[in-house]
Formats: sequence, C-alpha cells, structure tokens
Amino acid sequence: MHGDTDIAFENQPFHGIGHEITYAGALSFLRRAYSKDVHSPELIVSGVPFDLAVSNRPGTRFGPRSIREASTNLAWTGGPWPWGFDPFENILASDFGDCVLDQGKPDKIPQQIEEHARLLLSGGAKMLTMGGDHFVTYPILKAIHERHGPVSLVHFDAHSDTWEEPEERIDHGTMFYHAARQGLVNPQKSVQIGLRTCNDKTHGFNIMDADYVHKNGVQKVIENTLEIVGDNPAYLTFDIDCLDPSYAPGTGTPVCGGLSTWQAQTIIRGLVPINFISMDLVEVAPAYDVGDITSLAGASIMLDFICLLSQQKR
Ligand SMILES: [Mn+2]
Repeated sequence: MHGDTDIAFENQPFHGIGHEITYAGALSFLRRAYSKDVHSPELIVSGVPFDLAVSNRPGTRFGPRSIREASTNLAWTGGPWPWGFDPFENILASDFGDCVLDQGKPDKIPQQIEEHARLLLSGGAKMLTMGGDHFVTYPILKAIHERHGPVSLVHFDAHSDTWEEPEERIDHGTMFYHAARQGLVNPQKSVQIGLRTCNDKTHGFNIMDADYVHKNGVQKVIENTLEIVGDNPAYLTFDIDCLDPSYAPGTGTPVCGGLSTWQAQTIIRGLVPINFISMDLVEVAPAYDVGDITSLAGASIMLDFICLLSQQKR
C-alpha cells in the first residue's frame, strides 16, 4: 500500500510480495525483510559478491547489489505474469544479505562460501543465491551435497564449465568438471541448456545446446529436462550468459547466438514437477550492462523460480 516505505526493515514474518514506491526505499531482493534468522524462512536469498575466478572481464561482485535494485521493479501486488498469484503467500522468504568474504585472504574464500551455504541450509531452508562469478556454485554444491547427495544440475549457460583441469586449479569454467568427478552432482541426470562453446568431453552431462533450443523449441527442452531429471533432487544454476548478449550484455564472457529472456523464463516455468533444492543466478556484471536489462533479466528469472516453488505448494 502507498505510504509504506523501507519495508526491508519490517516486512515480517516474510509474507507478501511487498509493495512500496519502486524508485525509493531500502533495497533488498524483492522487498524481502533482511534477516539473519536461518530457521524461520523456507527460502533464503543471499549474495556472494566474488569475482576472482573469471577468465575475462571482472565485475560480478556488483551483481547482487544490482539485482536487488532491479528487483524493486518486480515487487508488485497482484502476482507476477503469467503466474497470477503472490508467491510469498505460501513461501516465507527473507534476504540474508551478502556472504562475508575477506579479499585479504583469497585462499580462504572458497571455505567462507561453503560455510555460508552450510549456515543458510542448516535450518532446512532452500537457498536462492546471487553471484558472483560461476565459481561460487562449486562451494555451494559441496554444502548441498552434504544434505542431499549427488543432485541433478539444471544448468543454463553459454559454456559447459566442464573443461578439464588439474585438481588444484578451479575457475569459473572448470568447476563442474570437478563437481562431477567428485560426485557432487549426477551428470547422467543433469542437463546443460544453451551451450555454444566447443568442448570435446561432455563428462556425462546431457546437453541441449543453443541451436537445439532454437530449432526444437522450448517445449521439447522442457519435456527432455523433466524426463532426464526425473524425481532426483535438483539444483538450478543459471549463468546469465546463457542469454544472448542482446538480452544480457552485462556479463564477463558474452557469447552470441544465445537464448532470449522469454525462452529461458518459459523453460523454467515448465519445470514445476522437478524437486528443486536450491538455485543460483550468477555472472551479472552491471558495469557492462545497458539500461539495467541484464540485472532485470536476472531478477525476473529468480522470481520465476520462486513462483515455481510456490506453485508446487498450491
Ligand atoms: Mn558458467
């Protein structure tokens, strides 16, 4: 209602989509209340502002802040299109703030991210994480694996992120090679969607590259994904560079020929039957963005995931 502002301070107990003046007020993701309580919420949003593992342009450390700002544009009562309901009517969700990282101790950062994830999962909530570069998914998956075993990865990306590297070397293009080798994920029950870079080895992952999506359409991608993942617990990881640079220029390693925002959103909206454990959205680098369209795409895709979880409970 008009008149309320700064509801990030007082939107208790995490209910309702929360509406205030779009261009003002304290920023949080979708006007969620900020809280360090990890036991009450069912879904905890947080940022992991880490960008030291990139192979090209840095800047994703500013992703969480930018996505939070773009998300205010989506915090409307009445329900997001096309779902038509308030996803926070039956999902208690908070914004935890950002993972504490010490850039003075870079070798400790993976452990800090893993402990952050372990804390957020400790009360039984699901995580919705804003990167950061894609490396952050790796320590998160370690914490996810402790609770759920080898999950299915539903992976949207321009890149496979499975390039082979020695054990002691991991960056934002190799972590899923290590995750598969270490049994953190089950590649046979995982899908990679939107790829458009060459990698001779699949490491067992099921790939629907960008050409496949464009030629066969989103419905076929949905059907294949539902069949491959089945009822295995699944983790959704969305690298914003899965989208074509015309939809998401604000990222470090853009690749032409990608998905539209609509294609990605429509695929996710079709995955309601999947048992999703958590999600991250990574690689938003606002310094290269135009008109905030990349941050808005990221926030919108995250909102679709929240609506998916809500739909599962309806
Ligand atoms: Mn990636």
